Amino acid sequence: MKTLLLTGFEPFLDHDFNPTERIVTVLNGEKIGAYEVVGRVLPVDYEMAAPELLNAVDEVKPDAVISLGLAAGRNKITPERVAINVNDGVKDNTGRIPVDEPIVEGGNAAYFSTLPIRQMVNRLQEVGIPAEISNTAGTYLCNNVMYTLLHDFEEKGVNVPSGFIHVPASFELAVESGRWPSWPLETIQRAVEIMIEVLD
Ligand code: PCA
Repeated sequence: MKTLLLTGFEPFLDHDFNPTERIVTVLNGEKIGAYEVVGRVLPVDYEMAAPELLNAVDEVKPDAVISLGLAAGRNKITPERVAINVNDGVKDNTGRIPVDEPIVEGGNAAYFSTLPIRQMVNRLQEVGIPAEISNTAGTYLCNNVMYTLLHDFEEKGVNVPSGFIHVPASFELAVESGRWPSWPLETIQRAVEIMIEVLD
């Protein structure tokens, strides 16, 4: 059986709950499709998130990596097409606000996801779950970890599918703030399982 590293993020900004944290915790150890899932939660911290992801990859030696993040305001499951070499965001959980910084000094401008994002979106739509490819992962932590891992794999010549998927807010967040379109957590989790089933 192959191993999938599935990462989520801790809560951040004014979101007291992060559906991706819950999903990776629940799916940790589960067997889905061809994969056994190793779930890890990353900190929302520009200094620590990517190193923790790279350490997890060293330790787990996964056959594929899917990173998940919350995109409150989106109303679809959105696999990201591309990560860019920029940190420029609102503050992380340590209070840091980078402006126009490269993630990797001298690194490529961008990397494309190496996950089967088109098949993932098609499969979700077939089962009636709204999904589309997103062409921007932003310039916050989600873009940061996606860029860093794709860069690392490219540098090392590692051929492991990897990329990032944003998910909508779940009911827990909407009950709290009322500001976001929201989905049941179970549906977001089911969507993640279906996307794992799409992997070879
Ligand atoms: N979403 C943020 C960071 C953590 C998360 O879950 C993002 O979209 O960058």
